[in-house]
Amino acid sequence: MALQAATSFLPSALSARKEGSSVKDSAFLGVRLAADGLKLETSALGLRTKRVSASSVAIRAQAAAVSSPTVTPASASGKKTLRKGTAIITGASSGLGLATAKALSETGKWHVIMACRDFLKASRAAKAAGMDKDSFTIVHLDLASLDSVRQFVKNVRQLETPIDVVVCNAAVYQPTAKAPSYTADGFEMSVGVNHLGHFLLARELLADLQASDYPSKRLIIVGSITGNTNTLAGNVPPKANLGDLRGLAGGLNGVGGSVMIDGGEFDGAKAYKDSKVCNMLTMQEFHRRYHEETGVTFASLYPGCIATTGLFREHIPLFRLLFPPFQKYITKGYVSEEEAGKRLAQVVSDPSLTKSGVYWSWNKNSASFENQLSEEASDADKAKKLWDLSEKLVGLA
Ligand code: NDP
Ligand code: PMR
Repeated sequence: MALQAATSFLPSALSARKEGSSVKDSAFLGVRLAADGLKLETSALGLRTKRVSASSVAIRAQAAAVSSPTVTPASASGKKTLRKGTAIITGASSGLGLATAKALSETGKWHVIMACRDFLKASRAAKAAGMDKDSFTIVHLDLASLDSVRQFVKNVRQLETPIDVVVCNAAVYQPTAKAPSYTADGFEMSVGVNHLGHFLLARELLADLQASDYPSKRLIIVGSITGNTNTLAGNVPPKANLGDLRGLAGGLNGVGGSVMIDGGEFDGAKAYKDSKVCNMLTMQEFHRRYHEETGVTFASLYPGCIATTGLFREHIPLFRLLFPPFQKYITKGYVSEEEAGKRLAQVVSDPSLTKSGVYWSWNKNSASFENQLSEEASDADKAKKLWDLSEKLVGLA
């Protein structure tokens, strides 16, 4: 179906608002679409109140034995063949994580540990994606609980398979929440899941990556353009801004402090973008501290705008309807889940993407390139401060 989008709303929408201006009216306004004669006109997309509580999914970890061989058998030509790699992917039950798991499993060279909070959903998703049942193992992980993260690490170690790649991919986005929700440990949900849960996970699994004999071990933390204020997308309000991290220093729990990293008023969309800045800063801090010592490649990426994923599940229906055609026909930033999965799979396994400390992006021809991060997302002092504060919050210091 051909869709044509009128762009009359763009000039005002494109101009970034002043810092500190209200967000709740931001929106992706007045898109006029003509779809095979059907005309849809929208005015401002109002934001709905919706409160989400911490996930209480209680599904026990599945710790089935993994069949990935750890030996390096000789091929007929006498050349050594690489053993099957094992990659952990968080949030592999949908969207980018699932597409990446599928892309890797289809190569026959990877076993994927799908680290998911909802076992049944993950299992059905893998089946629906046509993944060979021997190419993956589902292990329960709820990033909204530090206990669950620690338990996950124990469960994965019991599989007794080397861990060669870890992909921190899972995320929540709560643009319509009027009030914050909290993780089991009392952190604001978006930063708690997207950053703090992954921070603990990555710190714990670094030793496992180091112990692996795989030739190219990688820790990947998914970032985004919307956390980078050196881009147009990153200038759509509310803009990411960690400030002096006073809210994080206060515990991010709203008790005597703020639930926002910069100490400001709660804003779900900003909390998500802040969490993506944390993801990109964390990757670089890992690189500075551990790349030389461990040989692990640390990388982040913006896979493109995958406008159809579950990430937007809490946005208003009109946004979900208009966002994909807007990205497809106007910004041209759209990528399918399949294409985005192939991109992340490259960062996992492509021999040409071994450089550490890089934030990868792809151009119009789908060729990868090293992208520039915004000033804040590449601020080494902020990365160190973020690291130190995060360590305290997750109980590592
Ligand atoms: P999805 O919502 O499809 O996937 C997010 C995944 O995270 C789901 O599998 C979800 O599990 C999981 N998840 C959420 N909360 C938790 C939790 N507490 N514990 C464990 N897993 C959890 O979104 P996307 O695929 O779009 O997002 C994947 C990554 O891509 C994110 O890091 C996002 O920031 C990034 N990204 C996305 C872009 C896009 O345009 N969509 C653009 C740039 C970056 P469940 O299935 O149970 O809900
Ligand atoms: Mg954005 C080149 C322009 C571009 C790109 C690549 C994106 C990606 N966006 C762009 C532009 C614009 N967006 C413009 C001009 C507007 C104002 C009309 C706009 C609006 C907008 C909204 C309301 N865009 C959004 C939202 C969201 O709620 C999404 C978001 O911020 O999620 C955090 C989003 C996104 N735009 C993107 C991408 C990749 C997203 C979502 C995912 C993410 O960063 O993780």
